[in-house]
Amino acid sequence: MPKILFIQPTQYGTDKKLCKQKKIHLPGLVFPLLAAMTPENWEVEVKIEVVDEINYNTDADIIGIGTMGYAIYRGIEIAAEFRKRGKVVVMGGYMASLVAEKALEYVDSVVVGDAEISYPLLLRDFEKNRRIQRIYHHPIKNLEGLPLPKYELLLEKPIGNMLPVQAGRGCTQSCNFCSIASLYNGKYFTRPVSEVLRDIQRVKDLGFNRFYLLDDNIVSNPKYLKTLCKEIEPLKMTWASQCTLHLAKNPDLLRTVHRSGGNLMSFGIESITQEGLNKLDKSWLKVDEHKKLIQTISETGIMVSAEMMLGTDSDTEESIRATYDFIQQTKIPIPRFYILTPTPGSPLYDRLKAEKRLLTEDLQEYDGSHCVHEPANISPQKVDELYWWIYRKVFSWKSIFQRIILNPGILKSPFVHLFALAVNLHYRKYIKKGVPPNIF
Ligand code: B12
Ligand code: SF4
Repeated sequence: MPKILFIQPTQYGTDKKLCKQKKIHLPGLVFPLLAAMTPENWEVEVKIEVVDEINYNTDADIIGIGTMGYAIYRGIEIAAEFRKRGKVVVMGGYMASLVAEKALEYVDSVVVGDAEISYPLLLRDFEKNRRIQRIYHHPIKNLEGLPLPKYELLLEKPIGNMLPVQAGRGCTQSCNFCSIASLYNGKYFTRPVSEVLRDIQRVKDLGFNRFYLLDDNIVSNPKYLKTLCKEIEPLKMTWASQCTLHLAKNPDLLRTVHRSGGNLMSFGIESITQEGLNKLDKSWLKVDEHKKLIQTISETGIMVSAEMMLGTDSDTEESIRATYDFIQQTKIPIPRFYILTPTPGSPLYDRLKAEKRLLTEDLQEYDGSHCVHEPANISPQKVDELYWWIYRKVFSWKSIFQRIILNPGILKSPFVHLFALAVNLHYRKYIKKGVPPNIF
């Protein structure tokens, strides 16, 4: 029986050691989904390196490596070990897709973007004569008919209290730093509601009362989201996801999301300066609306988690210090910070490269905690320094107390606030060790 071994690599920490965890809190869907697309005559094994060890002497015929951001470098190391042992190595996922030509220097084949058409083709090619093509690039036209993911593969791992479900893929917006926009160019696909429901029901049958809707911007199609939420509501589960603050502009949709169990959303707020947002091609988000929209969402009972960026072209030392004040005033329970990183394949990367503002092209540095470009109004060293300053300040006892314990929402949804407290303590532990907390 032929065998494929899927590996999600971990990455190196600031201490140059491989990052390991006791648990995966937000497991990815890709391998359970690919496993479900694998013909019955194939054996499938999954290793998630952050919790698993890799056996380089495996009997697998193909090694399939997933790539997320700069963790592709650990993927390259793993690929080299397997190729030394004569294995066929394939890479897929966002990062390999955006730098496919580069990735091909280290692996036998790259699946660019969606694998629904490419992956079965690849296995068929291998079965014919053990030879596969260098690149498989077959974008999907719709997301209908996806098989039920083999969640069992995740249950063998130490995971948290939720499983992933996908409703849509891509995004209708085109922010110039975003990998989703770079790959999907403003396209957003949704799965039939009945098929999403089937997956959620499966998650429930497996004993989970919570799931994560993996979409990058679930308000991309408000009508679809509303229909989906109405179907989810009777299941009496809770769920988390990601979207833009525009969710708050549609009170009916906001309430529907909350009634269906949506109780934690991550929002790409990015910057507290309008010029910063404009330079990211995110001018549709208005900084003077941030506070009101956050308040509306919190008051509905949905906890706000925020993704903030440091080092945009409008940033100064003052604006970064004011970002801390913004987090305190809005009492955002789960804030995360990234240094603006120009991902290769994005318009932002092309622009900064053309303007000769990239400080290095070594992707290993592109980890979101090092400034790898020359910002317009602040030095890259200062951005690095303020990144750790803001993380330490935001995860100080004082800030945690003010944002969570004194949060007016705590009485309405005590359990989510308890969860937020656990997340904050977890992040605090990593920050104290000098490890960016947002990578696990
Ligand atoms: C879950 C998740 C995580 C989990 C992973 C847990 C785990 N180890 O299992 C956690 C939270 C730990 C995480 C961490 C990170 N992540 Co992450 N993550 C995601 C998320 C939300 C969902 C992934 C998923 O399952 N999607 C559903 C599947 C079905 O879709 P898919 O991944 O696109 O896969 C399809 C194809 O790409 C292809 N495919 C994907 N991989 C492979 C592999 C093979 C071999 C093949 C054949 C095909 C294939 O097949 C799938 C079906 O078509 C995505 C966002 C997203 N929209 O996908 C970000 C995302 C993938 N993560 C991203 C990043 C950057 C990171 C980090 C570097 C964090 C950071 N500092 O920003 C780390 C790196 C971790 C690591 N060591 O690899 C970026 C990647 C951007 C890029 N240019 O690569 C994304 C896109 C988020 C974003 N909007 O920027 N992540
Ligand atoms: S709204 Fe979010 S997912 Fe969509 S393009 Fe912008 S950053 Fe990417």
